[in-house]
Amino acid sequence: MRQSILDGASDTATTLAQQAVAAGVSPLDAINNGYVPGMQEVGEQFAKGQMFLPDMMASAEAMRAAMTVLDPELKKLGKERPMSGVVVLGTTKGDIHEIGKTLVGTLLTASGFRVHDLGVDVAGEKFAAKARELNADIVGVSALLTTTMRNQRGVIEALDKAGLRSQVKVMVGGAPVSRRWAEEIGADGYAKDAMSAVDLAREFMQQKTPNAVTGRT
Ligand code: B1M
Repeated sequence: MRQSILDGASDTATTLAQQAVAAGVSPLDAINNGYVPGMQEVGEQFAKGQMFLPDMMASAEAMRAAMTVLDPELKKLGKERPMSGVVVLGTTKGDIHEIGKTLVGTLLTASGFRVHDLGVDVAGEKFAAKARELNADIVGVSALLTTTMRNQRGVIEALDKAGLRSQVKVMVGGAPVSRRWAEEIGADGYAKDAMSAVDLAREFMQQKTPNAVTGRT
């Protein structure tokens, strides 16, 4: 799986994901221990100039191909659970990285959250408008670039401006993001990966409605 990502081999990535599902391998294990290490290595090689943008795009495409198979398997888990809360999710303005954000959305869905994914390159006002429309409990903002992290602050400002800040919990994440950054911009929490994002979302719901998620860990 790791090699299929490094090779940008979408067909192999798809076949391996299908084989994993057929063999009863946990889709999350396949993602976290198979494909994601490949993406991490791609990032390292790109940073060292050993891999170029078209290769990185091919790797992202292979990751997407694997996720197309594994996503529905993860989401199936969510159908058996009562609704935990409403989440509006997206990647900040100027940023088109979607793989991590989508994985966060998938795991939240699998954990019973109703997730509205706004996609990538999303302005703060759009987050705020959707949060108002859906009466969202949580807004989740992903950023993968040091240059787009600051737009997470923009989302918080837009929620403030729309008068929604006190009703909505804001979660931030993405490779360059840290707990310290979350505190600095006034977010309610930071999650380092998709599993922690689910834990944090449950914690948020517990704070909002103390009995809502009890016993769901
Ligand atoms: Co880009 N890219 N990229 N890229 N890319 C990085 C992020 C980079 C670190 C690579 C590097 O140089 N080592 C670097 C950023 C450097 C920096 O800012 N410090 C970089 C760069 C420079 C760029 C471009 C500027 C390159 C260029 O054009 N010269 C460009 C920017 C485009 C833009 O956004 N405007 C660019 C483009 C691309 C592709 C389009 C080719 C592609 C994205 C395709 C796609 O998403 N459809 C891409 C990719 C694939 C990467 C790397 C290799 C992999 C990202 C990824 O998918 N990881 C990345 C290097 C790296 O991260 N190691 C890199 C796998 C994913 C599962 O992990 O996204 O971290 P991640 O998500 C995790 C956690 O971070 C967390 O949970 C996820 C799951 O566990 N998380 C959250 C994420 N969002 C969260 C939200 C939460 C909570 C947790 O709450 C809401």
